[in-house]
Amino acid sequence: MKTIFSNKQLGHRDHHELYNGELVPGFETHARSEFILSSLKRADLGQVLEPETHDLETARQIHVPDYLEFLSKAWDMWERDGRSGTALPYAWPSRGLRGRVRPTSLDGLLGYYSFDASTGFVRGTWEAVKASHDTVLTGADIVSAGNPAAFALCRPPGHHAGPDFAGGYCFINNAAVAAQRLRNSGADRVTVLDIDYHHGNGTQEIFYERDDVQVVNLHADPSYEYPFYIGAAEEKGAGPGLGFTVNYPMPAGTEWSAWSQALEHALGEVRSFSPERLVVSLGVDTFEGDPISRFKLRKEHFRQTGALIAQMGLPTLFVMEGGYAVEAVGENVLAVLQGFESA
Ligand code: Q9C
Ligand code: ZN
Repeated sequence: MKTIFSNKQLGHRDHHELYNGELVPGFETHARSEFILSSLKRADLGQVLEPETHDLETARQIHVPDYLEFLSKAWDMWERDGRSGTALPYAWPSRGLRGRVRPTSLDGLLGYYSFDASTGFVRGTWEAVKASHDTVLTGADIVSAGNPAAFALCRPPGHHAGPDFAGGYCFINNAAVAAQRLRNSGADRVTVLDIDYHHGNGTQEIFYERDDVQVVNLHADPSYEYPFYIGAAEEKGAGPGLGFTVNYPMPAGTEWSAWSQALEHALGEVRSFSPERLVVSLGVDTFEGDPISRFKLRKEHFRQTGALIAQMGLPTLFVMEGGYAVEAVGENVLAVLQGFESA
């Protein structure tokens, strides 16, 4: 299987996030992709390609144009203001505030276009975000060209980013961009299967009222886990999209037996939708050693996950999302991809 990756994606680095009352080095570190790359190379999984450069036309179909514009300028505005460190918001439009009025100042905009304080900008952020977007589009085109699968080694990740907001280490929703691209290339129905530990709130919101992109999420129950306010089983889509969003929230401590049952059920839902292409939002933060997560999957389970997904027999684009046990991330991702290929 081909992997797509650009070194530009490493430039989002030395950023900090708010955690336990302090600014700490971001968990979503550039070393994650380095560990993944070295595992794939050691196992000889396949070629690693540079992405093609793409314009933002597809991204504008799922994100609000002024949001994308802000992403590209946020760090420059911050620096021009004489600030250093990580550009982070400290105020958000919440219940009772008007919320829909776009402020003009940088601090106002940072909160307006985000939902948390773990998604900051540094000097290389936009270049990395744009390259991650190019990586996923190149992957989508490789799958559209008739390849059975490809791996878009995206970083920063994407599934928490919504139509007009960043959050959860995500800026552009790479998986959603890929799904839209696959639709544009002629697939009538596309599924996004999100197996990251956290609910993919951004992807869900982007496609919530659409019947052409099914969004299926396996994740930690938001009643205790980030992103907290979305991802319940009752959320099933709206309007023409009713029935095309499927959620499997699971309790803390979930092990392979329960997780794999949810996956088998989820794959049944995918089968009845009968998509022409599959996008997998691949997070391995379900790993038992993950520092910010509470599920109990191990390497052999990641292998079985890949094999189960392969049984769908669908052209599949794997898109990298989370996974923060940095030294195990490479082996766990490799296990999914090898499990898929050997099935
Ligand atoms: N500040 C993904 O896995 N914060 N994002 C958790 C530490 C946000 C995870 C608490 C977690 C986001 C792509
Ligand atoms: Zn995650």
